[in-house]
Amino acid sequence: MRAMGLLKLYVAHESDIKEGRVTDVYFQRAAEVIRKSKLDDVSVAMEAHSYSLPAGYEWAVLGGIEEVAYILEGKPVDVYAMEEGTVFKVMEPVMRLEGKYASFGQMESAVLGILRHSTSIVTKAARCRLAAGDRMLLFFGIRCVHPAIAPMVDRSAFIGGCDAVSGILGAEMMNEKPVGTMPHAMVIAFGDQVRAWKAFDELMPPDVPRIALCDTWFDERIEATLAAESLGDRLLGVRLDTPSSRRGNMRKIAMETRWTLKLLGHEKVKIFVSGGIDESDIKGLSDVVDGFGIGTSIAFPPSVDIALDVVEVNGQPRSKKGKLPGRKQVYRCDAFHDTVVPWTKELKACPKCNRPVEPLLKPLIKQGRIVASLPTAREIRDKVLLQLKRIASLQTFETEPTFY
Ligand code: PCP
Repeated sequence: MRAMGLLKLYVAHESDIKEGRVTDVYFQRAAEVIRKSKLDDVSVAMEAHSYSLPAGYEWAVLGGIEEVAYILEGKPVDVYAMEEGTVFKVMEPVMRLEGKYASFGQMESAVLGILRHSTSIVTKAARCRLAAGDRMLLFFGIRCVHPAIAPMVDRSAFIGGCDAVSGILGAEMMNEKPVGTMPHAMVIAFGDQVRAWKAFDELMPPDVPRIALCDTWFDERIEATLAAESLGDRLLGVRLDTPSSRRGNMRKIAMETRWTLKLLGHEKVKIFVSGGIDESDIKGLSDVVDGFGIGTSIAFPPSVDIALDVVEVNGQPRSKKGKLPGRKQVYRCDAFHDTVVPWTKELKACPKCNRPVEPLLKPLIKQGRIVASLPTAREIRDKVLLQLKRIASLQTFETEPTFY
């Protein structure tokens, strides 16, 4: 029986997930067959890994670790994992589950669903972050997803490197402040953009940034000028969300707006663009705008395909063809050279460059107890940004690990 007390939304309750009801029916049938065949005692080690990344991806950034820890907490399993926010490469184990298969096999769908969805969003946000450099990157994407998972999507976008998110609940759950500008609906309701901007300015608390939406009726540079003249020094910026039917060349629209604002003495006014922005648009606009509002391209990213495979049975290496048997560890040096070794093999220095290495898989759960300290979203984001900085500074990036 699934958890009761829900509204009529097609969403799983947390207890449905924790108790293994959000699963593929073949796992449930496998559990029954294993139990009735008296194989309950079979112990396995299962590794989660991605054997191929989306086209053009050289790395991905791990998300979902905190949620996986919560859904496995209390089960008789040991879990080792890379820390949330760790950059990983193809074929590297990012997590390992150990225990009696019968006690956790049914959790596979939920574990992978969390890892894959979050990792895909975190990775895309990180790619957008790299493309944007130090430009402001705001995530406006919860309208692209089911509201039940909006906080997860907001968190993933944030830890991937967005500066802030617009979702109120998502921000609240991360202890962050939501950010936003103003919707067209508000401007249209006033019937006059200047009245709308002024009312916003008069009524909003001082800590809310004054960013005027400047594309509702007139030309962008005319509206931007009007906004700067109406709000004076209080205007932080303008948002250009020009519809695609009128866009032509967004770079030129932004440049023209910038030129005009400067010419009229409003050089401090920042320009934000939004609406259908993806990585390539970010690259093409970064030198002419101050920030981006991004929704769909981060909320609906290419899927990072993470699979969970048995690599050991009752202490013996065993896997299906196409997957490397045996439990593994991943060691990384400062140059992002990764070496995959059998779990029991310890590595002190990088075989490629002799730099010191650190093991990436660390204990997360011991017999159902979470033993790792779970960092805040901001701490994870800081870790992601550090790695991105390092990757950007490297002359060459080794896209595949070395196998010991
Ligand atoms: C859009 C809305 C989305 C932003 C852009 C991201 O702005 O704020 O969250 O869009 P994307 O999914 O295309 O990247 P508007 O179209 O200005 O929304 P509204 O008309 O409600 O102001």
